Amino acid sequence: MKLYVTFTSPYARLGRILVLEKALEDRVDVIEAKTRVANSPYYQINPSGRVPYLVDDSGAGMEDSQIICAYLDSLDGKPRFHDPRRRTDWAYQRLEFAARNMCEGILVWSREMHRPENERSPSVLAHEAARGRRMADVFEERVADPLMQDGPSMARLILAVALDAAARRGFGDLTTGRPQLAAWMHAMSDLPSMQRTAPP
Ligand SMILES: N[C@@H](CCC(=O)N[C@@H](CS)C(=O)NCC(=O)O)C(=O)O
Repeated sequence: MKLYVTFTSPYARLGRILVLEKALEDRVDVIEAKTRVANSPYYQINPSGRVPYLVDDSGAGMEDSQIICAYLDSLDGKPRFHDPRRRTDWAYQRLEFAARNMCEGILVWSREMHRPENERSPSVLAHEAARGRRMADVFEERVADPLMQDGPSMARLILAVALDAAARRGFGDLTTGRPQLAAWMHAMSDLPSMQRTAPP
């Protein structure tokens, strides 16, 4: 299989973490794609131009971290990050999707900051900065929940890559002044799969 990524994308990082966690390194080639440039050869492989993108053993391609992570987790018939009992565990699902939306907001902020200064929207930046802080306050309370404390789950991985992206991309360290979140993130950062996928 081939997993197309950029080494800075938090969504691609989720796929890379699953490759490591599921011991799939021998089966999945991780390939760097050139995104966000005109006429990238990558658009011949994935016309949407986004990462992550997985080409499976049959040659079929799929995009989006959500389906790619679920697929990689399912290959051995023992999904750990997508426990089937969680599909209708709405308390868990609420946490996972809150983390996804927090991550998306941080990335909107980051993309806006990548634009030339005269093209940036101050109102978008302020809106996303405020969203990120509100969501960090939410997770300062919620990380104590056993659903966020115990066992492997996508909710935990998504929140961890989102917080790490915020810290690395200039959004700011959202764990500062939030002791529960800081302690939680400290433990998550020790995971070998988090360390081995840290952006350059
Ligand atoms: N919902 C998608 C989002 C993927 C996404 O937006 N990836 C960004 C990198 S973080 C990307 O590929 N950007 C390149 C582009 O927009 O052309 C997922 O979860 O995989």
